[in-house]
Amino acid sequence: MSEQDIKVPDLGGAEEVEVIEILVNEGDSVAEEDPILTVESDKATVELPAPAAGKITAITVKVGDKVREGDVVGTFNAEGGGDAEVGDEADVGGKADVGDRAESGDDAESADATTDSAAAESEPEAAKAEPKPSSNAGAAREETVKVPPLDGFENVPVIEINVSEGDSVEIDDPLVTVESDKATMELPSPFAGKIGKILVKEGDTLSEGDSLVEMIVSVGGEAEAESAAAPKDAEAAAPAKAPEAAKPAPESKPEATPAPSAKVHAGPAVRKLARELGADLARVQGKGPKGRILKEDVEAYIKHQLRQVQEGGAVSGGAGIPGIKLPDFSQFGETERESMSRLHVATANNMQRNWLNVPHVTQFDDADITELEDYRKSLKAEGERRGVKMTPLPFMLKACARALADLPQFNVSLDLEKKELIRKRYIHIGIAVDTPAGLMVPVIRDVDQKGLWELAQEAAELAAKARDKKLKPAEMQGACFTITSLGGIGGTAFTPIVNAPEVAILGVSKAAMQPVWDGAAFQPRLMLPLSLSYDHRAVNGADAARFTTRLSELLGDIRHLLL
Ligand code: CAO
Repeated sequence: MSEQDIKVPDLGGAEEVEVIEILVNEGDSVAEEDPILTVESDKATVELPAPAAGKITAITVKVGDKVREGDVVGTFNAEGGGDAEVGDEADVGGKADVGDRAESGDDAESADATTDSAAAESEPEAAKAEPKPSSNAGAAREETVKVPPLDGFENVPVIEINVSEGDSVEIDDPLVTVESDKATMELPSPFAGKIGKILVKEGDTLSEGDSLVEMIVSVGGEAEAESAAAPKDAEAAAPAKAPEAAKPAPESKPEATPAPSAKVHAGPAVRKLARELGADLARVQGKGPKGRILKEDVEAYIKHQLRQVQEGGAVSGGAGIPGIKLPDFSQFGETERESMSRLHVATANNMQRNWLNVPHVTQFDDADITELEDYRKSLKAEGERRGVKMTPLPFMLKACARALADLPQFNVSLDLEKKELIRKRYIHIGIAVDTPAGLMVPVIRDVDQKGLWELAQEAAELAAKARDKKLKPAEMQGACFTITSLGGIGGTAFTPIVNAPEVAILGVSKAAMQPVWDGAAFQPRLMLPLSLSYDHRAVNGADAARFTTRLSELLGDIRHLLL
């Protein structure tokens, strides 16, 4: 077993390529054909495979390095000490045919590959467009674009169609993306014009000369025929353009269609992994150089999706909604990153799940709490004696418990799978508590059976526990309904998010003195804004209006609570 250099093979015309991923470590044993490095030219991403089974002894390049044909990228101990030097162009050369979009033949196995590439450059008969007879020579004409030479490769699968019928394309715009087991390549348009019929679909396998698309070539598009004839020419004619920096998706693309590969920056192995795991790469955030998607990114994405599903959450960017891609904020100014707390992550997931799953409507009303406030204030001395502060919240709890009893359609959960309503014979109410660590929702049980002082005491204790992070999971479970009060802070109304599987939530804003017409004159009254969000699948609008009206009645004259 002797140590041999691993050299960059023939790059199929590309002068210099960038190392974008190192796929092995020193000491790794590799099988023949296992990818060692991924390199990228401005047109293609290709993995350089191990020429034989053996052990990597050194990798002498790093991500970001620029390499050329013949450069040593590492050393290698071939098993059984093969005769041919590893990295010998004759062996490896054909395996990476970088730099030629139109040639996905990365696997040609001999020095002939170089010759083939050169031939492709100069062979006009490799034309990939077949003019149809036109009655109007010199004007727009129809062409059938054909697959260019694939360096001896055959039956290369189409993994993405980058255009739609009716799209206008420029020369060199990617028409389809094909992928061999080592390289992902875009087949560029040889013409400027309009896409007619697309003659292939994803999954089809293509070989040189197969018909790709029909095009109406723009007037004066003849010059483009050159680039059609020779992919290298096309490449030379086109300004350097990394695949991921290509044009945005054609407007006519249906929304459900995944983003074209032109926007996805990933190597063949990563694409293969994504396909195996069912990950849509357009939704995966690449953490590699230039936003390139790495295997770890796909794995992290899948893990995240699974966790969300296991937690019963909606998949990020769920319901077919594309996730939000972050720009590089450093271009706008200084930033710093900070980990989200577990509570913050859990709240964010819950909010998204509820927002995406529940069709929300919010019903607004004002309750006249002038008398209630007088009564509450009159309890101040007693509160001091008892060591409990009587805030408006216990009144809300009591009024909501009564409204839930009167309008039991609010005290349900939906089981849509079984097409059943689950009616609850208990009244437990959650209270949203703002804590330095984030939002927590402890639950007060059997609110209907408790007095105001008891509720005041329990609410204060649970809020204190929440702020001290001492709540037990059981103390946050079982609510039928939630109250979220921002009354101590301010605001006139808001639209709270239903805490599913509950079907309604009451938002309480800050009470304010308002002029209220009593039929003869305006009277100053203390009005409490109520915002009731509800799940419109469980509750209809009329019932929501009944609920807030009932609440207003109960809070307007708390003697009703006794009846
Ligand atoms: N209008 C006017 N004043 C109000 C009021 C209202 N609707 N609600 C409370 N107040 C007053 C109280 O009377 C108290 O005033 P005094 O100190 O003068 O008596 C003051 O505001 C503070 O009350 P509080 O907030 O301490 O007590 P509470 O019982 O009303 O609320 C709790 C308890 C736990 C609900 C509250 O502290 C809290 O955390 N609220 C925020 C909830 C939240 O973040 N919701 C958003 C969830 S969605 O993002």
